[in-house]
Formats: sequence, structure tokens, C-alpha cells
Amino acid sequence: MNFETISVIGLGYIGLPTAAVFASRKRKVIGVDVNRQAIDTINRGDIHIVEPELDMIVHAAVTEGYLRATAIAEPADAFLIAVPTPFKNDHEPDLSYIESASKTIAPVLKKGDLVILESTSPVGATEQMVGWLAEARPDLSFPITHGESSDIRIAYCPERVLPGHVLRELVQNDRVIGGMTPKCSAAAVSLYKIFVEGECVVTNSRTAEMCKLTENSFRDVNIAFANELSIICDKLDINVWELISLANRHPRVNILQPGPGVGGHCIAVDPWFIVSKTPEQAKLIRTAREVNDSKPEWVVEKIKLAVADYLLANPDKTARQVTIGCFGLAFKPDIDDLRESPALAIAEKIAASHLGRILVVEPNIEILPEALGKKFELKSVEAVWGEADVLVLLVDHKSFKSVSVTTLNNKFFVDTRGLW
Ligand code: SAJ
Repeated sequence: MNFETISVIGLGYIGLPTAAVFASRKRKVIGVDVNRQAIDTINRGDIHIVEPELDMIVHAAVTEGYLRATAIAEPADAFLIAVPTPFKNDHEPDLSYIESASKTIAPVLKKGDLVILESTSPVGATEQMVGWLAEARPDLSFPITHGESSDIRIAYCPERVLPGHVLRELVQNDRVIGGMTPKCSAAAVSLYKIFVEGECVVTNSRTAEMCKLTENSFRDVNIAFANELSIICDKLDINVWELISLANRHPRVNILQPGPGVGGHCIAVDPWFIVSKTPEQAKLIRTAREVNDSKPEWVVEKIKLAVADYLLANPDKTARQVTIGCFGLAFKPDIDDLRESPALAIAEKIAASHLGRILVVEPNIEILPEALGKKFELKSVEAVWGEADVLVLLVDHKSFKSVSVTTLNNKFFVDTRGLW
């Protein structure tokens, strides 16, 4: 198939890099988004998200005329939907963005077009998307009812790129292609082969949906195991990081690292999409979520104990005179993303109860958002090291690794990452 024009709906962390990579392969790309500011920024050749090297490739794509952003869908040969799929308060998936993306592209669909859903979704979401498309375009036929002879080809093809390494992983990772029929899969493979150097492995749409959820649930369950071990080891006075590194010497054991909890927009969300579909069966997956979600609270209690120990050792001081220093606020090392961050949640909980000062070091951020600036004082590693009475390591940023362990003597500290 020849894809001259490709449309990407949703120009966020996945959609924008994908659009830019297609454009870098000299395809005409129309990016569609509801955010006027994002559209204007992209059309200026700039970016509104943080991802290494993305600015360069978006700038080149826009100035060379291959990439353009708009609020209104235009005809294309292939449509890729990469919109958010958050969950509601009860952990039920919220597919409203997919619904509105479907309604946005429906009027411009034509016979022979390919529509791909990339958003992480519960099993059955692709079929649901086809329902919305078919409702808006009763004049077109879809694979659910017309199989291989349908007018429109449909596939579910999840992304699996790691934030911070998106441009490399988009090209190099293997890609799961879940076509609704073999012809749908073949069309999707030929689209991705424009830039994917990894293997495009074909399956059906439901398996592809479940595959994405399985990948992130696998990590969540493994991290929950590590977090549970860390709580057990704390009781038994064993260093959990030493324990895991020893256990991982076994050729068939690979335990991930414990931490202050699991953050980000994927691993802490996607397992719920399995749980909400099969609540009776997904016992382990639900428990893992609960273990990881409860870890920040456990860390907060540890910090309170460290403050109490400090006061015991310094009877001349009051709680108001104790300064707590938090190292790191991001949701994982070496990024500046504070959204869904357990480190930030812990620091905020401490700020709500602690009477004294709270200093934070976040080497990837120059100025704290206004609301946070009222709660914390942003300082350098050295300043916090010197001024804080109780040190809390929340994120294993590279720059924290150089702190010499010997200088920790006589400090009160809580280390959630095993660096110190
Ligand atoms: N974490 C731990 N211990 C570990 C590893 C991670 O506590 O040993 C924590 C991190 O600190 C962070 C959270 O888990 O708070 C998630 O970080 P991550 O680096 O594991 O993953 P994400 O959320 O940045 O990206 C994941 C990736 N999925 C997998 O590795 C299976 C990525 O490939 C997916 O594309 C992405 O989710 C997504 O979009 O779904």
C-alpha cells in the first residue's frame, strides 16, 4: 500500500514523535489535536513536551513542509489514534478521548483507508472504536461486519517506547500488529515499515490490546514483589538491595528494584484495565497495584520515624526546628516529569504534617511550579546536604549517586532507592 498522507490524532508523548518520524521519512503528515496551544507551537516548529532530540526532528519536519498540525481532521490514507486513555475514579477506563477522536476522523474517511488505534486500551476497545466509526459513517463497511471485503482497514498497534528514549525505541523496537483481519494487519505492517526497523509481529486486535497491558502489568507485579521484599527486609534487618542483587545472580531470577512506589502514566494505570475487565480473575494483578500504591504511605511513616529518632538524639530541638531534605521529585530517574510521581506525593504528604522547613533538590527542574514553591524550598545538592537534618532519597538521579557514603555518618536518612 502507498501511504502518501498520514494523519496522527493526538500530538502528545506518543503521537508527536510518531508524526515527526513519519515526516522525517518524507511522508506528508497531518497532526490533529484539540489543544490550540500545542497546534500553534508545533506549526512554529517547536514542541510542547519534553523528549530528547524531538525538538530537532519536529523543527526539520515543519520547516521542510512535511508536518502540519490542525484542529480539524483532513483526508488521509492512514489515521493513527494516539490519545490518552486515563481511568475514572473507580479505576474504570475512560475511552471518551478515543470516542471523540473517532468522531473527528469519521467525516473524512474514504474507501481504502487504514485506521489504527495506538492508545493503551482495555481489551475490546478497538471493536468499540469501530462501533463509533460505523455509527458516524453508515455508508462505509468495516471488518467486524464485512471481514476482508470491508472498505476500511482497522488495526490495534500499541506503542511500547520508554519516555526519554522515544525516538530510538520507536524505530528499533519490535511492533505488535493486531489487525482485525489478515489484510488489515498487512496494511498496518506496510505503514509501520516506513520507519520501524524492528520486527512487525502480526496477531489479532484483542491479543494486541492485551499484550500492551501484559507488558506493563508484568513490570508492575515484579516491582510489587520487590517493594514487598523491601518491607519484609526492613522488619528483618536485611539490606534489600544486596539481597536482590544476590538473588539475581541466579541465572533464572530477575527481580526489579524497590522504590517509593510506582509512578508515570503507564505502569500504574494499565494493570487496572485488566482488573476492570476481569475483576474476579485478576487477583495477583490487583494486589500488585495495591502493594505499589501503598508504598508511598509506608515511606511517609519511615520519614516520621527518622524525624522522631533525630529529636531523640537532639533533645534540645523541637519538631519545628527539624529540616527535612528531599532528593528528587520526578517519577523516575533523570527526567523532569513530576506527573504521577510517588516522590512528589511523599514530599507533599510530609509538607502537610511537618512543622519545620522542607528543602528539595530536583536537578532536572529550574523553578518549581507555583503551588509547590509555597511548600518547598528548591536548593542545590550541596545546600540540602549541609542544611537538612533528615535526608530522604526519593529518586535515583545520576547526580545523587556521587554522594559519598562516608559523609552520611551521623545523618538521619531514609533511602528509598538503595543509593546511600
Ligand atoms: N520502577 C521501580 N522499580 C524498577 C523500575 C521502575 O520502582 O525496577 C518505577 C519507576 O521509578 C517509575 C515506574 O516504575 O516510577 C515506571 O517506570 P518505568 O521506567 O518502568 O516505565 P515507564 O512508565 O516510564 O514506561 C513504561 C515502559 N514499559 C515497560 O518497560 C514494560 C515503556 O516501555 C512503555 O512504553 C510505557 O510504560 C508505556 O507507554 O506504556
